[in-house]
Amino acid sequence: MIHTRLCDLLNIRHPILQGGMAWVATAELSAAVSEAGGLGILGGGNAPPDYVRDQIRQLRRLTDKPFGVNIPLFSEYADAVIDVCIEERVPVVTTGAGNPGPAIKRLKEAGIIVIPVVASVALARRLEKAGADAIIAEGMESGGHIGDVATLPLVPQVVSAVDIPVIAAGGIADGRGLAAALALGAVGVQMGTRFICAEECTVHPEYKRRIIEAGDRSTMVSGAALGHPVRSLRNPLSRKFVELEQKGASEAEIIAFGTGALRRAAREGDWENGTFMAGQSAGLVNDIKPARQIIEDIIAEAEQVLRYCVNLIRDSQDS
Ligand code: TUI
Repeated sequence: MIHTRLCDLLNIRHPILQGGMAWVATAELSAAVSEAGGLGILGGGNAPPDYVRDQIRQLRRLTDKPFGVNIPLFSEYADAVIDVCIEERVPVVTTGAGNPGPAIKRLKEAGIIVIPVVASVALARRLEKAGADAIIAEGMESGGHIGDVATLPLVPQVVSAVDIPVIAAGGIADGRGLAAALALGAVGVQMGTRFICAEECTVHPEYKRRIIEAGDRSTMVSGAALGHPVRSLRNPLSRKFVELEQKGASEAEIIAFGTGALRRAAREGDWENGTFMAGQSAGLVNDIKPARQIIEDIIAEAEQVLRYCVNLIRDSQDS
């Protein structure tokens, strides 16, 4: 067992959160993660509020354990999804891709634990002041919408800057990553890509196969020219996207090109025309297994690594 402040804050057994991936983190996956003692987080994505409400209710039929909902703040439905989370008394809300500032008060007044995802020290500081319960510091190794600082330097800087618990995300998919995150001062980890290859994840099998095939250099970043960098598997669509950016295509053209691409990857497994969002940790993911097994293997490996590290220590008088 590895027990941290995060386990007490969220009432979970293992300090592992499952990233709330749009189109990927559905009720089946998130319920399985929560049942296994982590925190399952539904991916709100760009989905309309009624869909999110339905997912919350479906998840509750599968587990009575704590869970979360992720709200990307650029979604046109973000405010309406916040209302749904309040009405449904969701235990935890995570936010991404923006500053949740004013929404924090509303969520907290409803008794919801609020954990924003940040990619910078400045926003972490601001959100601690605004009342966030914890912070997820997400490095640019992550899949999906990303910032520009890597996990290894970002996490300890956020840990030093705030007093609330910090969760590390980006590039973590095994027990070595969890042990490293704890060494940086984090109280736990959030993993997305690893959980795409959970048995309970309902994405198209091609998505899982492509992640398992991926190596260390299999992802790339597109959309940076538009100010919305997104990391995904290197495929015909992501290459084409960057070509369009380099040619100076208009924002409208590029957005039209990308619309629906995440759904085409997750639901249809369309390698030519889909955006297979994934982090650099794709190279660490080599199998499909139940969410429970993923979590238990990571905890066991992290314990082994941490014991190994403790045994490296010698008193200075020993030779
Ligand atoms: O939110 C994410 N990752 C996401 S959201 C998403 S949905 C999507 N669908 C289609 C196209 C594009 C995206 C896919 N991946 N991660 C959390 C995250 N948040 N990473 C970085 C940030 C972030 C960046 C800037 C958070 C705050 C921020 O602040 C800006 C400000 O206003 O200060």
